[in-house]
Amino acid sequence: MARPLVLMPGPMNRSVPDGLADGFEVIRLWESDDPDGVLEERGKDVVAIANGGTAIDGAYLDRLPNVQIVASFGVGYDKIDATAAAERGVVVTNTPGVLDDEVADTAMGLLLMTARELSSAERYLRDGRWPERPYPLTPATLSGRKMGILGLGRIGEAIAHRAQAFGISVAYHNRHRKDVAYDYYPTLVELAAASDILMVVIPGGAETKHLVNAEVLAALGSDGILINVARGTVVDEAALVDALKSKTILSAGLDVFEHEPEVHPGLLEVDSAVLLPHVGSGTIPTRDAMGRLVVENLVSWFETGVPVTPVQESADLVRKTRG
Ligand code: 8YV
Repeated sequence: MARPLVLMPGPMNRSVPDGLADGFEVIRLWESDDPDGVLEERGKDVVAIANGGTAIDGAYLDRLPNVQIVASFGVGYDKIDATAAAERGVVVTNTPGVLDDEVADTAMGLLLMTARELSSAERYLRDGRWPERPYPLTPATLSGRKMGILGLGRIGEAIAHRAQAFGISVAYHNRHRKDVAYDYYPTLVELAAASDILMVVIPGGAETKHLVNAEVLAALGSDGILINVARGTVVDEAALVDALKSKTILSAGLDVFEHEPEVHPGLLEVDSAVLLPHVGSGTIPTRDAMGRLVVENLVSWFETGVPVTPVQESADLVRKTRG
């Protein structure tokens, strides 16, 4: 029997091609000189997409009339129009659960770097300035601080556990209150006003675009620290640059950017921002685990008709498939 044909639009963690090698035929589209020609010729035979970071909308799927499933690498899937996929009967999966600890560790590391100016202090040492005088005392401390988490999902909870171990108290804002012991704030502005640290962990996409705006930053206040390990689109970057330059907030630690890998030039100008190149889940073990989950979703779909980790928008489709 012919092996299912999987389209891989761009390069992916090695665990994906390795895991698909035996049971699937894979088109490595980015290696072709004529990707449109490949899609023209083989598009109708493609039954699955294994996706890294390519934007996939309804028009993209329309070129693949027999595609059944998009298995996406990453917990965030804002680059995939999962609603358009569901309308076409296409299931979308992501990779939740396997990266929670890694991203939470990055969030806490970024918070320490930002509050205690650790990268700046290291640059100071390397620049040979220590013998002149000790590094200046930092205005911020994490002791006795309050963290407001925007988006208390799995990663948010992992961050909350870590924060509590640091002696930081935790509150949160989600659309709906959860059955947890942390204080709930019904609006983001109220959460920001009550917090010293605003930790952004909410998914990206149109619904959350620029949720962290000038008003929220003003509410966070002049001692406030913003950390974002979610998606750059959640923060209005122009407003953030203004807030940093005018000292409306103290500092920001960012792992994600609105137009990454491009970084807003205003952020590069301010010393009060710590900027990382989207390394939240970026370890070999965690990226391998994410890749294995991509493969598991494809294998399970073609063997049993049921994916392992479908996204919310695919829930109805999966229910139907289960019959
Ligand atoms: C990855 C992420 O960096 O899971 C996500 O949503 O943002 C990260 O784990 C991303 O998948 C790109 O490889």
